[in-house]
Amino acid sequence: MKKNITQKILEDHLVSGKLEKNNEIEIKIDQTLTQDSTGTMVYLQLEAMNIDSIKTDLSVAYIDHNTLQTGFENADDHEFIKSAAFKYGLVFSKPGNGICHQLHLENFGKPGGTLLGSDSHTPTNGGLGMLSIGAGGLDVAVAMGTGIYRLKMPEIMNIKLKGDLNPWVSSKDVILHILDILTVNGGLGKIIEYSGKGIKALSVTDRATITNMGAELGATTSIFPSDELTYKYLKSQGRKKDWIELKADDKAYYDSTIEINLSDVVPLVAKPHSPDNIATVNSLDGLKVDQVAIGSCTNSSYSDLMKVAKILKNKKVHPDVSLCISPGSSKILKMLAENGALADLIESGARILECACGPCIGMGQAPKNNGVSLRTFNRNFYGRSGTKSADIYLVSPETAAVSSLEGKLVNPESIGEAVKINEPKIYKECKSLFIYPIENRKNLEVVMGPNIKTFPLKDKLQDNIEGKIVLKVGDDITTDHIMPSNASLLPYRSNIPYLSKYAFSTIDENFWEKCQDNGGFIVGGENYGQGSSREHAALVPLYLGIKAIFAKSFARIHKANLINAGILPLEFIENEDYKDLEFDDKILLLNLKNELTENGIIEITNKTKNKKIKGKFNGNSRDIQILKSGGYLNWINKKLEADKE
Ligand code: MIC
Ligand code: SF4
Repeated sequence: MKKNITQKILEDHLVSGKLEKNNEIEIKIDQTLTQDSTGTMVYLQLEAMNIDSIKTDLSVAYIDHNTLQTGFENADDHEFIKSAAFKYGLVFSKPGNGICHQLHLENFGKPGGTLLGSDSHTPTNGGLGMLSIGAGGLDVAVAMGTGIYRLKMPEIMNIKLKGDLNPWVSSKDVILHILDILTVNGGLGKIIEYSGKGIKALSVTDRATITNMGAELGATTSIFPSDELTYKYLKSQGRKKDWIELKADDKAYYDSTIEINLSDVVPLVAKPHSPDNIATVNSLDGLKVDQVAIGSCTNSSYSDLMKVAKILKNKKVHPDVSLCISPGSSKILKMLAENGALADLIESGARILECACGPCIGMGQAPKNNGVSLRTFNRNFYGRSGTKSADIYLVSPETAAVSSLEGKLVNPESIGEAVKINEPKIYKECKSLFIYPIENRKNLEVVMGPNIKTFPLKDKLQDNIEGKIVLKVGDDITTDHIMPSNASLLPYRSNIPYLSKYAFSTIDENFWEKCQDNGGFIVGGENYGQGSSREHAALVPLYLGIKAIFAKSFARIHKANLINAGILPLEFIENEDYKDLEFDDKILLLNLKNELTENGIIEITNKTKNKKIKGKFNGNSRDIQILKSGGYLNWINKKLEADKE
């Protein structure tokens, strides 16, 4: 059979199952990554698993999200993660080194390999042909402990790129164009494989921008072939030995294919408050801008920032605009410093921020009240910037830079000839902020500060569950709605009781109070839980006593997180039934021990309305065992014990 890239990598890593659509498979994970805002949970879970050593070839613990240290909490989390990294033999990336995905691309990602990361943008490394999947922290902890990840075999969608990019159009515009076509749930249950002659127009970092925002399509991951451009990139990073050629066979099978002519793409913008709310830059020409933020794991590469520096050279940022720039890695910052581009940026009036996620996750630079912020980031969910009244627009680095000079949104074409940057032949060594594993790790202990609380464990699933609907929400609810993140909340990622006070606070400020009478149920629309991989969006509802969530559909990572936490996700069989469940209705689920079966149907009794509707449990026998054990940690511990005997 003619194979696509995904099939080739999965075949190489298959531990069990058949590579057929929707089948449960187990694959070997070569590498894992964690970042600090999900990482504390991961290492608490790894500790609770009681293992001696990790089973991956390489695991890296990055500190990049919570780098604002306004109190001891974040610093304590860093210390805890560092001590866990030492204990288990991981590479540790200190705060200030850069954003996990950019650093991983530069230093560790390998074509043909598998990577599991506790961050939804892990697919960034698909830009160099690595099958890179984002998952909840517990799945990553288990992958470290056992070397294995289980998933439902996704469909493979081929996006064929042809033609060439017009001047001033970049890979960010390409992925915004794709988001316009597919929307934020168009990638659900799919791996997206890019092919076609058009890929030659895209460097590895351009490709990484596209695979990065595959997360916004809801895709399991996205991947590019590994070709001579991949070779050049790895060689420039001093890693040519990591290169292998990887491409789909001629006439390989795909479940679906779409074709995109790169020359049809124009400068685009994602309007508030969703990455698929796409318009052309021209259609919003002249929109007054207060802030421009350049960086994030989507657009902070060397060539992105060099383009920005070239545009800003010898010019001044508009007096009404605050322009901030966060480079993707310390290596990139060092290169900009050495070649003079940093001086050009400073001279133009840019604020240079730390190499970290920064404003992308609301760690500083919240816009002014009712402010308009143009960002090169990947998410513009409501409230994420830290200012609820602000409007966030997602754009390319070119559009961001040119608009920062004009004080308004403008098409970069308006300034004349496009800037061109050649990828560097050699990326300078810059490893001072990495700490590598030491040989003798015996007797090393983890260090836990007072802010680190153990996470909630659940009792075994009860046979009958009764409670009230405490919240009903619409479609595309994000994890930023469920468990907001910003500079004041991120320090409490290892403190579920504290975080619980803020669950759903952008939607219903009284949610916490409504849950105090023994929790209950939540009703959601399509794509419930899209966005981040944060387990907190499951652990906090668990802590508040949420027992089941009824939705039209769930986002992949969030659904896995709910099951891992021990919360039952049920999907309406008839979307119409959504209307029959309302806030405060009394709900009963009966006889779950028998009724909960593989892809089975559960009766949802609405006692208030005296009505019965049906919900589907889209899960397998292992998911059922996990739910019945009261969560993945309880289940895996039993399994590891049994394996030892
Ligand atoms: C995000 O971009 O939303 C985050 C912050 O990186 C999250 C992880 C988190 O919530 O800690 C993600 O993408 O998974
Ligand atoms: Fe960090 Fe933003 Fe990327 Fe998330 S999306 S990893 S917060 S830069």
